[in-house]
Amino acid sequence: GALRFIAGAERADAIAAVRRLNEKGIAATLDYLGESVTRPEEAEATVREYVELLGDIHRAGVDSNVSIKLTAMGLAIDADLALAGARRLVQEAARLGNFVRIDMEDTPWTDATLRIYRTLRAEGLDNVGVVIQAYLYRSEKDLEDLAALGANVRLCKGAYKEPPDRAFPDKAQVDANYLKLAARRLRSGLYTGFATHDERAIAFVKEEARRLGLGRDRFEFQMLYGIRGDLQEQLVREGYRVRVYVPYGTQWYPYFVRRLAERPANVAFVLRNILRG
Ligand code: FMN
Repeated sequence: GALRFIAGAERADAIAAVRRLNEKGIAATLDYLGESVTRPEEAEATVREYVELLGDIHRAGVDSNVSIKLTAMGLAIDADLALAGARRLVQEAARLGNFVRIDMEDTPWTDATLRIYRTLRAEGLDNVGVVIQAYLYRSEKDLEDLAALGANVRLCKGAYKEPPDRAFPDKAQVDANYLKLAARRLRSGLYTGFATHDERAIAFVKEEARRLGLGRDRFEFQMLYGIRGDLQEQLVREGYRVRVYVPYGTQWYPYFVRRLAERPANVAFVLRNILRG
């Protein structure tokens, strides 16, 4: 069931999954599953795992960066603890010629996450990117501010349950805002990861990029491990860059629940697999 969306429990499973994707011309971003730790030792363990992961990626010679969650690095304990962990990882990634994407979590953490991103950039670290969620009203302004920094952004719709005073309550509004923000990013020419499985949004990005004369190396499509592999491979055949988000580890439950919540097809798939044993 859950394993459909997850590469395995160990770093070696994760690296093997990335290698299989790379053979199909697909890049990866690796995520060590975990969120919202409450003890500094847990935050430290997350950072240590990612340091090892960056080393393994380098030694294996696979095409993958890493995605981190600041709550897994202690953001709920102390913002400076999460900042220190993120800094260590971005520096280690820089040493190895790699890149760190800071995932965006739910709205209690939006400001703190953007602040940490800005702090790292102000310190001169630029192999780091952030995520903007199209379901939030504030995202249009956040994108504008980030464009001034030349930020590398992953644009997604948003996966958490949010109240209607912060996020568009209707899926149609979220979809429309995704296209609006995608158009802004394409016009800016700044490197963007368009993280979506929405074929309408993907078609829109392709068409806008074509209209603007933007090369296929100036942006990438991003999808989740185990979702729409057919579409991933088709985009590669069409000459687009594709990166797949590959989670591994044992703390899969919250990730799994978000995947089931966002697509009825995911629930159907898991049920079929359970029935098949
Ligand atoms: N959702 C978030 O709220 N924060 C993230 O950092 C985040 N990262 C994602 C990375 C990738 C590669 C993808 C494909 C999705 C990510 N999501 C993230 C989930 C999306 O917000 C969304 O819930 C999911 O992709 C379903 O929407 P779709 O139909 O547009 O694909």
